[in-house]
Amino acid sequence: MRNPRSLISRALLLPRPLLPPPPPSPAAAAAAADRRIGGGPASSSPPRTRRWIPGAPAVAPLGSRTVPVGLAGALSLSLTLVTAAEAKEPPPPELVPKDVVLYQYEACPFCNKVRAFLDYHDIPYRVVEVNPLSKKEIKWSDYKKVPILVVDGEQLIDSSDIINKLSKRISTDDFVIGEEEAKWRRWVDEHLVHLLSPNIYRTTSEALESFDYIAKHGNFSATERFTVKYAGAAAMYMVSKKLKKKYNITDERAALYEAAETWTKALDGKDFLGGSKPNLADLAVFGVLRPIRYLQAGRDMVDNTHIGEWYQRMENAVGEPSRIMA
Ligand SMILES: N[C@@H](CCC(=O)N[C@@H](CS)C(=O)NCC(=O)O)C(=O)O
Repeated sequence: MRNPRSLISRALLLPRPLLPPPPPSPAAAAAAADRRIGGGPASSSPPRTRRWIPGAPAVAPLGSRTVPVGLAGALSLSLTLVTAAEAKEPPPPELVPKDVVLYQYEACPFCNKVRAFLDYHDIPYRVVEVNPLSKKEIKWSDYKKVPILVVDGEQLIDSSDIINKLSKRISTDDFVIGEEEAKWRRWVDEHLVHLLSPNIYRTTSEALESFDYIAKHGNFSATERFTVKYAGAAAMYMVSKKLKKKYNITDERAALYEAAETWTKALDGKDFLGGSKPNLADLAVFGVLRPIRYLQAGRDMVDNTHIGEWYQRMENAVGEPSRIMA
């Protein structure tokens, strides 16, 4: 048996929503279907099959609060369709990469950051779930972390760098990152991301909640799965205390709430940091928070801060995953 501690300390695996968020609203599903059958913007992308993934980030429950009836209902439904379909920013068809493969851990915040970018830009991608113990799926690469994104045969590494390179590639103008946008992206990589582990492994029950998800959704053999859940939770509970010290965190929840409020304040009353549309900083914050949103830590964060409305707008904007299901 491998040393569970080394197994677990592999950058640990932050879980995606434990409590499955609501399924896509009929409107969002219809909008997605509309795009699939060619009702949306023309695309030269290869045909793809999509499906709703339980536990995947929710498409905003647009139109799900009331059941529209009659003319008002039809009007409200079509308005909702427009909102849902227009939220994403797909690149012009000729700039969409032909073949994109993401090597990832489902619960890794850096991988979620890349996925948020791909989903928002509606770039189709395949996923290879890497086994964190053997890493046999990335044996071909010298780089031993995830995410790795292979774009038309070219290997890209490091989430922020991947996003920069892809942004440049799909951009119709000169790709320039604003100062403010760059500053907040750094804040995500240098501050926000370090608050995650201390929060999701804060107590033994939270650590178990997190590892239950990791064990179920990671690429593990049946025997690894059981050990990962219990040994992983125990090890990460301890490791998270060390991480607290390392990053000078005294109260992890307070630090998470403070970060959420700092971000909300940075929006300065706008829908997104990018204004009426998310920019790369919005996508980065959303991406790293997505794996914890429906865990206890994420639920507490939304209940105790003002970040919830922005988060909901991001769920709406990022919408359905553009992941290709085999
Ligand atoms: N700076 C990198 C960090 C990537 C990273 O640390 N990924 C973790 C997973 S969340 C990893 O692969 N750790 C090494 C391991 O699992 O052995 C990025 O932004 O992509």
